[in-house]
Amino acid sequence: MNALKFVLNKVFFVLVLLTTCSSCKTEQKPNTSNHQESFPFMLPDEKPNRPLSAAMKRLYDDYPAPKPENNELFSQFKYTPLKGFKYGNHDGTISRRDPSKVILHNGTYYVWYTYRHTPTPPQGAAKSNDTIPSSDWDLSEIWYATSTDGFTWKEQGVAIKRPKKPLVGWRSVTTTDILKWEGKYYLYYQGFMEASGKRGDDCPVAVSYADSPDGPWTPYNKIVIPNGDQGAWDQYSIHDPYPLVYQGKIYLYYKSDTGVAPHWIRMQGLAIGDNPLGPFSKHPLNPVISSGHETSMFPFKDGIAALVYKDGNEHNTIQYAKDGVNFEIASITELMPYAAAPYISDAFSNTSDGRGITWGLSHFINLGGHNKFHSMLVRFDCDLSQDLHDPEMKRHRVKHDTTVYFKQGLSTNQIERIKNAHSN
Ligand code: AAL
Repeated sequence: MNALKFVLNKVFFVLVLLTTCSSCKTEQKPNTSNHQESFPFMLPDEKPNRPLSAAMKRLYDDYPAPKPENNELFSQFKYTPLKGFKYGNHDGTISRRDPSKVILHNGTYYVWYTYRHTPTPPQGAAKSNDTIPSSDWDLSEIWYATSTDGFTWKEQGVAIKRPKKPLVGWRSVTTTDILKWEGKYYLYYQGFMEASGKRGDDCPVAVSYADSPDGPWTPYNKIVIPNGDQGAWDQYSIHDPYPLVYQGKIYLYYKSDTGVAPHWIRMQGLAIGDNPLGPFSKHPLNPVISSGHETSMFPFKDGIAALVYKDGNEHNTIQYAKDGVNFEIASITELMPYAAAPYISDAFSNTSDGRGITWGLSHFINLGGHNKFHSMLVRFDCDLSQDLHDPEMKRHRVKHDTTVYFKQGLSTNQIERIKNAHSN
């Protein structure tokens, strides 16, 4: 009897053991009849053939490369002060800003920019008069400078003076850009007919032309890019004219301030023409970029790339349009150059293989604070070029000093709000 009992106990023990193991085996693996391999440890260079989340689809479908270091349209930006420009004692009476693209002519770099030299810093529209500027770019002229290395510049003086009233630009000629077309040079610029700030920053675009980048410049004295119709997004301001030669035509990008201060929306438009003196046709899909501030584009491969900074949902992005019109985000970056004016070797060559950019000029504004407001030109360097691979420019993040974060401190209103929230 004892032997039978012993055997039965053993059999029962084995049965319990098998049941437990098999259940623990099933417990180890939930019912995953549709078992999906985990995403691989090493990020695949090519889009993997597997179900992907929206973020991972975007990583492969929307960006030129899944990693910033391999993305030709991602870059950090580095800044260098320029030599050769004087700003008085930075009292706000001398300002340089909104540089043009840089061109190379007979081994010398040229740049044009807004130059203001007034008896006082800007005083606002209400206090402005024939000598007191309303804004940093009021009562200004277009000046130019040359350089052999892009770091040290020699100021050459005025290129475009303010014309006599009532000609376009009599109040101020500002924010210029350069086009070379069939051997001649054209400077497009904002032509103010009233002090900026009276209603808004309202102006059309005018143009002057010359046989040499050293001038003399002949004003066309007509508006070439008119304001939009009443109620149109660009009815009041046509800013930052920015011509490139693309698909055999002049692609003139520009910005407009839409909406009502202080809730401005800045967006970018495009006008296309065959003749530098016009007419230009505004693209039916305008605005072609929903964000940004000054226009900064360059031919890249068979399309156009854009530096989009400062304002709007898509600020701090570098964008790309294979057709020069329908822009998509190619990368997200930071510390972007404002009023970026690159040196673009193929800006006017009607290229279908744009090489990209590695440097240019831009500006820092609001030097001297509200009472001494003025701006200065600076140089930026980057790697947005098919012909350069600078790993330092492809680092994912900019390492800011702690002072940068603490300078970005809470306002008194915010401190008050937080205190009240705690006390309630
Ligand atoms: C700049 C540009 C235009 C505006 C003002 C001067 O950044 O957008 O030129 O009119 O600000």
